[in-house]
Amino acid sequence: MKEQLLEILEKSKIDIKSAENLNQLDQFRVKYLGKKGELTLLLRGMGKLSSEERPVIGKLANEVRTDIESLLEENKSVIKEKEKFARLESEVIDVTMSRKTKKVGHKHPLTLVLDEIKSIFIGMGYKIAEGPEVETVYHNFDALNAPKDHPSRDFSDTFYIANDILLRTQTSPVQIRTMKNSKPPIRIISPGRCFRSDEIDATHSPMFHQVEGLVIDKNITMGDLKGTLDTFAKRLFGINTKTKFRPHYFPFTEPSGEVDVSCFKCGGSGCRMCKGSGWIEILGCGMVHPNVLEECGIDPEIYSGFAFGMGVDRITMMKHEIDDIRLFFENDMRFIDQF
Ligand code: 2NL
Repeated sequence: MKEQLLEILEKSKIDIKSAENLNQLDQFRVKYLGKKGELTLLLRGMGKLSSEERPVIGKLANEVRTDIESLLEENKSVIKEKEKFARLESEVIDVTMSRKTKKVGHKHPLTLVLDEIKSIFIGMGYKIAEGPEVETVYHNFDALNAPKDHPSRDFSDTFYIANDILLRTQTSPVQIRTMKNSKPPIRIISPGRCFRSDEIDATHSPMFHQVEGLVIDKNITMGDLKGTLDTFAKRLFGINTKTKFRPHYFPFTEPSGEVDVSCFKCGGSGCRMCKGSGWIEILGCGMVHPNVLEECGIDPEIYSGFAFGMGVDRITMMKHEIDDIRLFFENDMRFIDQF
């Protein structure tokens, strides 16, 4: 029986060492020490032993049991340690790993400047008016008092879709439609795309952006025009900006003028930006021609008004010192991301 006991001990050692998890280890505990375990069954046969043998075997059996129990206990902590380590390993978070950055988009430089222009005029009580980019010759030229032989009407300058249909060359048709469809007082700006069949170069694009403005009411004067545009220039380019009104000619306004602002780079002393003159041209304007008012059903004896137009692309180029208009439309992120 002594040999059998030692054999059980040896077998259990091998089994217990081979256990890979707590479940297996428990199975081995049952196999040796359980109610029907090998050691338990063997000890049932102790009754057959002589009275001399019994205490000796009993002592040995107890030692074997404690040995197996401590083996089980030992391996249990080894397995637990291993499992803990494996779990930690699998749950490890590399805090030094660079995160996946989501690139946040932003507005196009033209949209940023357009937003600025819009909010200045909204602040002065203007409404935004929009209209079609595909227009009639009537709304784009005739209603604007443009002579039948005006060069801008030429096929070489304007994109015609049909005899009488074209891509608008400015956003004035929006103002024409507004005057025809509503009664004064009118206070609107019309931002939008315009099209001219220009040769493409650093300062010309066949598609560009304009903001026109129109005010019609009783007693509107050149003073209102100058005050409005001076306020606009100071808000867009800075409070120290001066404005200068130079006479000009447009068929749709009389009198007409162009507005220069004191150079916002050098303050007027002369630099590369203003080509040494100290002044930068930003827009055209004038008092709405009586023929245009009449054509739109507004009595020029009762009402008067002013209008102006500016190129958003040009103003954005000046504000951000961009030297090529084509950069706006190429969508090269190296350019776009700078704003
Ligand atoms: C420029 C000049 C201008 C207007 C646009 C206008 C519209 C109507 C009646 C009268 Cl419906 N005038 N628009 C007036 C003066 C100048 O634009 O240089 N634009 C880029």
